[in-house]
This record gives sequence, structure tokens and C-alpha cells, in this order.
Amino acid sequence: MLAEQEIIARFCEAGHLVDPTVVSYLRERGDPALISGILSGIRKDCVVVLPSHIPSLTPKRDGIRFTADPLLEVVEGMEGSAGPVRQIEDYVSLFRSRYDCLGSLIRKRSGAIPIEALTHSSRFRDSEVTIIGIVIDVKSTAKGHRILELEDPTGTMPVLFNNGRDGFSDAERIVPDEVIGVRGKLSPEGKLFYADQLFRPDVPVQHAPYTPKNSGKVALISDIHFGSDTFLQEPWERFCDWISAADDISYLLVAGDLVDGIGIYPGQEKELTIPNIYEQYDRLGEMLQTLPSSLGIVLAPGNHDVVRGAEPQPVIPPEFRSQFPKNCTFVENPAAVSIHGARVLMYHGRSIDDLIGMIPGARYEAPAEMMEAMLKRRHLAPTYGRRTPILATEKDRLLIDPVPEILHTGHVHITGISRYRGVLTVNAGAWQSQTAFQKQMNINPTPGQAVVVDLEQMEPQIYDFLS
Ligand code: D5M
Ligand code: FE
Ligand code: ZN
Repeated sequence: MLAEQEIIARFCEAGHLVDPTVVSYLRERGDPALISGILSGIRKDCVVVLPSHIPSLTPKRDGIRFTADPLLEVVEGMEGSAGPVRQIEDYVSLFRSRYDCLGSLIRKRSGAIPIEALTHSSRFRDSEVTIIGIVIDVKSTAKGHRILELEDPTGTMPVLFNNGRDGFSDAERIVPDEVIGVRGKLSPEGKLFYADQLFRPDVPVQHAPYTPKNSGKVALISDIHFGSDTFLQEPWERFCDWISAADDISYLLVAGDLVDGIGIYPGQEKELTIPNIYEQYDRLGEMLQTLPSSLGIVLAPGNHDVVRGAEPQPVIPPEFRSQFPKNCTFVENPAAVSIHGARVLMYHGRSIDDLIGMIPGARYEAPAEMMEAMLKRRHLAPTYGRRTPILATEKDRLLIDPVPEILHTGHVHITGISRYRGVLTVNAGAWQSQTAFQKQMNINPTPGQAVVVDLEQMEPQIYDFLS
């Protein structure tokens, strides 16, 4: 096991600074010989050792690309794939599929043993080992250490992270139902696993986003909330006029809460200008008819839309789509669309409320940090049973696999952008001003903004239509 300080010191002694990505790579590999190998290949006058100096960190693309026509392709979450509500027993296959996929991502970087091999024999009693499992429970002890119960298909094991250890802040951010690997040792009496190091499935450090050539720009928005009395008609119209004139924008993606819906919260009828759900969609469709027919529009549902709330959410059904123009493509929540080969993972973002409630220091004003939390866990909604309803499906549909070029969410009504290991994360704001509820909760939205991404450069830009 290599500590961060130890790695930095080794490079420092040799007269170099070292990039944090290289440090985290070396921590994960845990092999001191690797540092010597790297140092022997570095020129003496090199100031900072970067990922590009290390052959095994050369950029690699993840997954299959779809670079042929059509230019817009729904890769996951096309109409009909969400499936019906299933039996409660299907949660077993949901979590098994989560463990298998995310566990194998961790296993690629760190050999692991089954929990059963630790509990049923004394062979590994004195050695450092890695176990991988789903966190079935996690809490802090009276002394501020972190204790959790880890489960794999062979057994369960209580795991302790000491708060005096290097990297404890990562352990503080462990949430229920995420899949992690822990490296450490079993206690002498065999009842507790002392963890030194935490592995998350994460985005590979060498992940290289695909940037299509001559692909133009895509506008990312969310949460139109059409039909609500707080819908911002004028900023919306300014946006529509602007995008109609913007020849370089080829696609408009909307990450859910297309309309305000009916009966979503108690007393909602008093806050609606259009109290009929068919009419909400019809009027929205008519507005979208005014946009150029050459603009490809992708529409996903959110928790205010007419479909079931449990995720994956199906596409908006045909009976609500009659007024939408032909250039609209309806997708599920979540969905992955490929635009000229660049993958955009669209997710409404209900789990952001849950993550903010569980991760120390998380704030509504910085939603992109929660998107990074999703990417580290390679899961859009890691925790089951809080505010994000998740359906029992045979395969876990909320996994982040493969890694997208862009992760596009909404829901919290606050714009936020970041880049994590080459993935651009965009939480798009809303077209609804602060609601009475948000005022009570002290949530201050940033409405009337669109984020435009140049796909060739992967550069985002915020456009404000509020005034
Ligand atoms: O959610 C917009 C934001 O406001 C999101 O962060 C959740 C929060 N919100 C809104 N209504 C509620 C209720 N009733 N309980 C808890 N949190 C809420 P939206 O999906 O647009 O309603
Ligand atoms: Fe919303
Ligand atoms: Zn929402």
C-alpha cells in the first residue's frame, strides 16, 4: 500500500513534481517498483511528471462508437426498452447485475478474493487482500470512524475505515448500495476487516473522450415545466428565437420535466396555468413546431412527466405526442444518445437530491459535484430506497457503462458544469422561476439558461436568456 505523501516524496527526491492523476494511479497500483520504473524513464530536466509520461496511462477510448449514419442514434433507452413493473424478486437480479458489472471494473485494477475465502479459511488471515462488494449499510462510529457492511455473492463482512488514515475523506463519502473494493487485513479474531484503501469503479484515468470532426454544436437544457404558473414564457421565447437563428447548433437535448404535470405534489392545481395534461404536452409540441425542422430534438421524461416515476422511466406515450414535430425523438430516462459518435448520457437527476443528503459538504449550488460522484461510482442513482424510486429490472439500467463523453442531467434547476477525467458533466437549469416549495427549502434556481457544447472541442458555454 502506497501513501500519497510517500509517492510525492519519491518524485521530489528525484527532483520532479508529480501530477495528481499520476499519484492516484500509483496509489491504486500499490507497487513501489513502478515508481522506480517511471523515474528511470523520465528526463532529468522534466519539472512535472504527467500522465503522458507514463505508457500505461496513454489515452484509451471506452466502448463501441457509432460513427456511421444516422448522426443521431439512440443507443440506450429507446422506446419500449424500460419494460413493465416486475416482481419484487427481480431486485435480486438488479443488484446482482450491478455487482457483476461494477465489481469487474474494480477487479481490472486490483485482484480480489471472495469474502467467503476470508471467513472460511485462515489462509489469508495475515495478508493484505482486496474484497469487493455492495455496501449494504454504512455509518459513523462514536469516535468518527466509518463502519460498513460489505456483501458479495459469497458472504458479508464488516469493514472499518479508521479516520486517521490517508484518504479517509473518500470513505466518508461511501453511500449505501454502491459497489466498492477495499484493501486491508482481517482482524486477528477474524470478525472485522480493517481497510487501508478504497477502490471505486470510477472512470479510468486514461479515459479519452471521443471528439467527432465537423459535428457542430448541441444545446443542453432541462426542466421546461410547461403549464406551470412559474414557467418563464419570455426567456423561453428568447431562447427559441436565438436557437432558430443559430445555424451551428444541430441538436437540442432536454433532460426531463418537459411539462409541470398534474398531481405531482399537494396543491399543485393552484400553481398551474394549463390544468390538463394532454393540453400541456400539446401546447409544448406546438411551441417546438416553431423551431427549425433541421434541429434534432431529444426529449426525455422526468418526475413531473406523465409516465411512471420509477426509473428507468418509459418514453412519453404516443397519445401525448400528436402535436410534436417529426424532428423530435422521445427517449427514456435514462438514455444514451450518440451524436456523430459522441455519447451523451441523459438522466433527469432525481438521485442528486439523495446524494446531496448523504455526501458531506454537498450543496445544491454545485450539482456538478454530484455528477462527479455518479461517475466515480459508475452509477446514476447508487442508493435504493430514498427519494429516487428504482424499478426491479433484470439488468441494472442506471449503470454508467460505457463512459460517455457528456453526462447531461437537470432536476435541481441549477446550472452546473465540470469535467471529470475527460467526461464533461452538464447539469442544465430550468425554465421555471423559484417555486414556493424551493423558496421554503432555500433552493435558488438559475432559470433561463442553456448550455451549448461544441462537440469537436468539447467546450461548454452558458447562454443566459433571463433578461
Ligand atoms: O424538483 C426541483 C428541485 O426542487 C429538486 O431539487 C427537488 C426539489 N423539490 C421540489 N419539490 C419537492 C418536494 N415536494 N419535496 C422535496 N423536494 C422537492 P422538481 O422535480 O422540478 O420538482
Ligand atoms: Fe424540475
Ligand atoms: Zn425534476
